[in-house]
Amino acid sequence: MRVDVISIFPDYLAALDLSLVGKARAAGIIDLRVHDLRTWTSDRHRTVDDTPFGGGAGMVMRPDVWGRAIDAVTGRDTGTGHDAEVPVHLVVPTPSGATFTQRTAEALAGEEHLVVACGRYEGIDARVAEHYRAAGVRVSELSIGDYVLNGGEVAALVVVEAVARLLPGVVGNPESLVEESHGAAGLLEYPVYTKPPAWEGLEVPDVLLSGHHARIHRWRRDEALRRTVARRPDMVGALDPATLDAHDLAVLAEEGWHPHGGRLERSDGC
Ligand code: 6GU
Repeated sequence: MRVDVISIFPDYLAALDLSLVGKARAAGIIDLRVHDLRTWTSDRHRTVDDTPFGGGAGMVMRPDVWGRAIDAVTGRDTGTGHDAEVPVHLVVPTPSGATFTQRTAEALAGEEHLVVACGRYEGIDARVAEHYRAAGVRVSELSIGDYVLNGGEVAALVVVEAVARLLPGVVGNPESLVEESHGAAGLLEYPVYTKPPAWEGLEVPDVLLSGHHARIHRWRRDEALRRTVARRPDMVGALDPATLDAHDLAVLAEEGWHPHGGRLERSDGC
């Protein structure tokens, strides 16, 4: 997969040289290129922003600079670009975007070429997304959560890491992708333990030392259910009771959740 990240703070993306993403780059699984947006400015001051039409606080990033940058990294500028014919997916991190989730990461992991356009200030002139959509480019304006950051760089790190670890060969043992939080089960992951078996007076639950795989599996599922109830009741509400077995439903009932009309509901009505 090729990924181009464009930012006025390219050094922010240096973390992508580290850890799994760094290894995936070294292994050639991901061809990641970070660009300085100011490369495509045309004035002495290398201006990337201006005041908003209609007034208001802050500055808006200019569409002409962004247009030159995106055209250049997608080979649209000369027609001699590496991949003018490869479909590009333009990702624009913004707090006003749709929420980035594991489903989004899975969808993006199927793309051949991502371009991540990191805005700063009050954001990028809205015509940039409009123009590339009209040109047939997939454009995803994505938020990484309900809080405000100063720019899209941290979100770009989040998106690239979440996507890269789904590419074949990046995570050493693909089994570790199966049971994790936000996976197909719709549950948070169960708690995990390693050596030593006793630490600071705390013992690893006996069942995990028993070697009894069916009981371990059941215990983990129960813990995943209880944890999801405690931390993410919204995820419990999104479960399809038809996918749960009698034991699951018994655990959920203990926690006050009951099937009702094809959904799970809290008995206290909250
Ligand atoms: Cl993608 N950008 C900014 N600036 N703030 C955010 C965000 C993105 N996602 C959540 N907050």
